[in-house]
Amino acid sequence: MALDSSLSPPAGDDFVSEGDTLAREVARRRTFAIISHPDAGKTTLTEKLLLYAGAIELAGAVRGRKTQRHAVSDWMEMEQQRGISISAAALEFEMQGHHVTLLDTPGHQDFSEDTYRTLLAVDSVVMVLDAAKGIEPQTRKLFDVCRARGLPVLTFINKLDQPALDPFELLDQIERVLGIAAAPMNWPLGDGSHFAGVYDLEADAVLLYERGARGQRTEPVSVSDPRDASLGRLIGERRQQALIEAVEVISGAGTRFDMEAYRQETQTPVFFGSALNDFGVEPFLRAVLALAPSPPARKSDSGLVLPTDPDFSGFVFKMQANMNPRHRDRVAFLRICSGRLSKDMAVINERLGTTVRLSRVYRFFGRDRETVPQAYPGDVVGLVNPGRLAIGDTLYSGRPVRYPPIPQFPAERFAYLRPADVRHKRFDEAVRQLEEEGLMQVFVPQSGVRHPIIGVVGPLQFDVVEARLRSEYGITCVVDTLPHVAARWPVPTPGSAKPLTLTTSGALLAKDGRERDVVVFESPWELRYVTEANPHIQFYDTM
Ligand SMILES: Nc1nc2c(ncn2[C@@H]2O[C@H](COP(=O)(O)OP(=O)(O)OP(=O)(O)O)[C@@H](O)[C@H]2O)c(=O)[nH]1
Ligand SMILES: [Mg+2]
Repeated sequence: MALDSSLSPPAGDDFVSEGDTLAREVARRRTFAIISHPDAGKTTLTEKLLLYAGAIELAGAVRGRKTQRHAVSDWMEMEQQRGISISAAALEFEMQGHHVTLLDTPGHQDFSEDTYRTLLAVDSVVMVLDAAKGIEPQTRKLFDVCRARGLPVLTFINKLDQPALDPFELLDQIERVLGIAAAPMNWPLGDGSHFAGVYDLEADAVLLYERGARGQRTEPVSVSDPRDASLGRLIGERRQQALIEAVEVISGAGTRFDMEAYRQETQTPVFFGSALNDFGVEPFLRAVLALAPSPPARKSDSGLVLPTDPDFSGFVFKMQANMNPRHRDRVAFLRICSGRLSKDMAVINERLGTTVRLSRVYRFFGRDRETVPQAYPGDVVGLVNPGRLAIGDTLYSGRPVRYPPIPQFPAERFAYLRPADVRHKRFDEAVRQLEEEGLMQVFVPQSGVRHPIIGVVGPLQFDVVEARLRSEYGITCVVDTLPHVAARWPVPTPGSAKPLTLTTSGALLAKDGRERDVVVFESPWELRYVTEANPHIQFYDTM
């Protein structure tokens, strides 16, 4: 049944059952992102979660030898070569009656715009910490974004197989640095070469870590409490004594898990484990399914939109070209917020006021895709070759709705992009597509050298632009970095007809992709000088 409001809803039982289906599908959905500082183990954890969910049969490695499988979420050539994540990847799977959408994000700050966009599309977050490092700068920044967006956070403290900070110190860092209570759900028994496993504080059971047993699943052993004599036999008396003392401290002064507090983002439940060794991942996944929220109501220009609202709505949070090397197409990733999306449905693009027919709707699994006949709130679907869709666009049917715009980060690094040969038409198209993805901003100088200037947030993005032009479009380019520091869009204040005057050679006039004027500044000094010399003009850092 189409959810177009121009059709009157079917009467009686049919309508009730449609609403019931929607409510049931919403309730079983879990949509979350994995975030952290680079290298904490997000992609490795993602891979192991997929393994437990039965979504893959063999875990790949983040940086494998040629013969090894790569992680599903690091599908881009440069991700596999460098062993880092560059672009957020969506993975969808079913587990224990739940429909899970997991987004593995890049940790590196040069790619943080992509991560921030992804955080708009999820309902909760898994924060991964490296047990040896605790809270690192990028984790802290991303956590602040989660807090601002009201996203509940579950914490996985990873790499217990290596020497780690004291678990109390780790909890203390979470509380002190992030300002959120940390409730341990399990407790590590030693670390590094002495790591023996974790004690489940809720269930009073011990999960033993068996070295060399990677991939083999051990079952937890139930005990009556930490003083149980059988526990001493399993983990040794010294470790048991340490555990007894830790549990005393936790029950005295520690934070106990509280569902309300977690959902209100005043507490994060904390789990210890080792993703690489497949240890503690299964109980963690169970906890994610049990604790993480299903899609909540979302803010829009016309108030809160309930996921169970029968009118379909959603927004585009990511664009990606060339995911499929055989087809070379463009995919718009849409987060569904309300109602049911069904194949061939006609929806409205709020920004353009045009109708879009959703004839090809895909579910993604890293680079792989399959068509889906329908999708529900919480789902992330890919629309292939979606015409004029752009990041931030709202799609709806029925009652008009607009979701908040997706902020663009001001570019901080600039470079000329020069094609090494002269296939200009293809070059222009490739540059336009990468700009559309939000990988870079493009400014065409109005005088002098006519090569496009590209603006990015962090320098690693230059490498990505260069590598993707080569591998995805077959275009060799030279990136000539520029000293410039900022781009600003000049907009005359209302009523002023005075033109913009650029008296310094360090301020370059250019046009952006939509033919709007933009000025690129060589130094903070020039930026200040030009701003002060043009008081009748407002300079915007994003448009
Ligand atoms: N010893 C040990 N190493 C681990 C563990 N988990 C991950 N690693 C290693 O840590 C490195 C980084 O892991 P990734 O999963 O790529 O980390 P990431 O957080 O996805 O990194 P970015 O996406 O680049 O931000 C890899 O070499 C992993 O093999 C673990 O439990 N123990
Ligand atoms: Mg990664």
